[in-house]
Amino acid sequence: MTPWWDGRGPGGVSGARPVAGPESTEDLSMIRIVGLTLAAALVAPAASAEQYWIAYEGNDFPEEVGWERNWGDWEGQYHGGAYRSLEGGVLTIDSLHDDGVFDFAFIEMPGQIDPEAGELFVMEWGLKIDEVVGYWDPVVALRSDGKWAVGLEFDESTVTSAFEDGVWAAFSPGVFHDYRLTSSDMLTYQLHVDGQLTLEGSFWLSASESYVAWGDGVQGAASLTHWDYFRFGVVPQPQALSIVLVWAAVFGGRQR
Ligand SMILES: [Ca+2]
Ligand SMILES: [Ca+2]
Repeated sequence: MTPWWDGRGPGGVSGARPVAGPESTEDLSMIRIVGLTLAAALVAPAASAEQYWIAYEGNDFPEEVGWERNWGDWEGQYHGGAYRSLEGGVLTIDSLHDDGVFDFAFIEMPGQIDPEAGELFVMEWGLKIDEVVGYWDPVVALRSDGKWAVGLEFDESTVTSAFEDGVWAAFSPGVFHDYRLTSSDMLTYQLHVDGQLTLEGSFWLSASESYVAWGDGVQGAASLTHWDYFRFGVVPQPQALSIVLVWAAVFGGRQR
């Protein structure tokens, strides 16, 4: 599988897993070059490194409301793509017809992603995964202003941290879940699923910075996914709320 969304090649973390489709080193080089070109044409929704909030609610295609779209298939970039549709505030991305398809939304904000002291980076999304053919296909990616990255890859019932060994969690398949990733230092993160602390992990050093992406990010795998919303930003550190959430997690854990 070729992970388009973060420029990792077959020798990267994903390469340690069984490969679900053909791979081409030539294609990867081309991808990196195109990725650099895209980086030059960036969007910068925030005016300065201050608190901000970017909310995609599934009412439009992402590229209509400030996101960039990167898509393609085995024929090349900007060829083919997923069948995408909007209904009831939900974006459906369907690539089941062709495992060569990748099709994801991204935003680059150089120097404007990270929180400062007393602030919290938050990235949250509502996602239902109907089907994944291959190890994983839906992805969520984050790169900090200091080139530290988190990559989350999904199959029908698990979420896996792409750059870490053995950091993954299961969720119930076939229903929407609310995912919320938070970080105060962009070196460690917490992932809540449906309000419950589910994963804690570390960012890994990446080759580039200040980037958020989500969608079908893998060539060589196919999927059918539904995205209710995708939001991210920097908010004031909610001190009192954190204590409440810790207690909620403690009591939630006891109920299981
Ligand atoms: Ca795909
Ligand atoms: Ca929605």
